[in-house]
Amino acid sequence: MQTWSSVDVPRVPGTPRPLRLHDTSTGQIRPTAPGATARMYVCGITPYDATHLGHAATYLAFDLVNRLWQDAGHEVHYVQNVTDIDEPLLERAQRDKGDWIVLGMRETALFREDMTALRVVPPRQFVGAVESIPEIVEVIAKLLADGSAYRADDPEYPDVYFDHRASGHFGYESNYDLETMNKLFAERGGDPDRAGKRHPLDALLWRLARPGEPSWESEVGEGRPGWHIECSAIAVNRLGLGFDLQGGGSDLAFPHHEYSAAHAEALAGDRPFARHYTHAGMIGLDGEKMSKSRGNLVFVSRLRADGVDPGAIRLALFAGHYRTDRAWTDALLADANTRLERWREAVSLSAGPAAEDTVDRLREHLADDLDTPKAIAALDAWVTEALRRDGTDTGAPGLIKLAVDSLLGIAL
Ligand code: 5CA
Ligand code: ZN
Repeated sequence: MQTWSSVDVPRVPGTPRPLRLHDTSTGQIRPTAPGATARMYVCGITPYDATHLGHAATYLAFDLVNRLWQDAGHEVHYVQNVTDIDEPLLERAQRDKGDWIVLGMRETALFREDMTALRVVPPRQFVGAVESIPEIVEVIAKLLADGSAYRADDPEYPDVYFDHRASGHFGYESNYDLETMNKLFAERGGDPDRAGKRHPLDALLWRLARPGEPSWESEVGEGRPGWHIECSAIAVNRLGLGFDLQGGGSDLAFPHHEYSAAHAEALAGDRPFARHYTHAGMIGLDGEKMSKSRGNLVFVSRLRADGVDPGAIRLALFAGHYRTDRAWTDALLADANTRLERWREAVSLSAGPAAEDTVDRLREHLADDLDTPKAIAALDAWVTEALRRDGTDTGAPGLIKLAVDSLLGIAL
């Protein structure tokens, strides 16, 4: 698929810091240790509705990862998928009496516009599930051949399922107990009660064609792919096993990332799928998780149409730590607008207090598991001093502007 417009990430003088990030599989904040090229996969949207602030917050968190790695001198090989065939897309198209392909294309186009406006550095490869069906089928065929997958005991629809124990270490990524896994599997797209499976927690790999459903001819039968295998195949085929970071919102820790990892690891006979599994907290509105199915959404495109500065959206979402579940409120946006004005005023001065220490602290806080609240506080402190007009460093306003642009992605 076509990705979106590139974003310039300027070099910032001073000493970059190696990035430490929370990893769900170990429960620890650990150093990321990429080679010359850092390899990141972040799960993309299911394009049946517009991008809301929850999605945006998640992509913005991983945009910081991308920027910090670039700051530290790494190339970043970033891959993101688009789940352009799945149940929600078909249901929405049917509800609206539309075509699921048109719906997916329209919402994906809007997503590109939103990401461009938010100055999110685009992935090198932006890959749709539909265009990946041949490679997905190839992986499913291998899983069937080595016994990690099997056909459901159902004469009418012998769909292909993954034996969740095949990798030998199922559960290491999310670390949930069985009760939690059972609950989340049922809530998040799993089918524990499907007759003919060997175990309730086995996940669908290939759904054979049902009347009226889209399907593709393949060596495993005519049908369509399950969800987790899509990301597993797309990631491994482009980044290789053991890539640096698998990212997404916390609702993907289980089942999605657990199964994506298990599918790949069952074939490789080795782990890990990714060296870090990092999850962003959920953005809520009115006390509930913002989600398409609940309908309590604030869309990025709506805010843009209302003339909201994308830099203020970034600042508002960065005011909280990326891992905490937090609420979107009008006050949050108003505060961000005020802050953005103050920052702009400060960097437009002809001089300010020396900025090297502030930039160093900005890097230090961001490199510490993306601690944006502390990074913002460090910048606020410099801005307050600058606005008192007592600084004499003529290079300082420009340096702050450059660092905010490069590291936080905000144009002042
Ligand atoms: N297509 C799959 C991933 S392969 C999917 O989950 N799509 S999605 O459109 O439902 O979500 C896209 C990303 O936004 C996921 O990383 C998801 O975890 C994240 N996300 C969804 N809702 C929220 C929310 N309220 N707050 C923060 N992140 C969210
Ligand atoms: Zn995914």
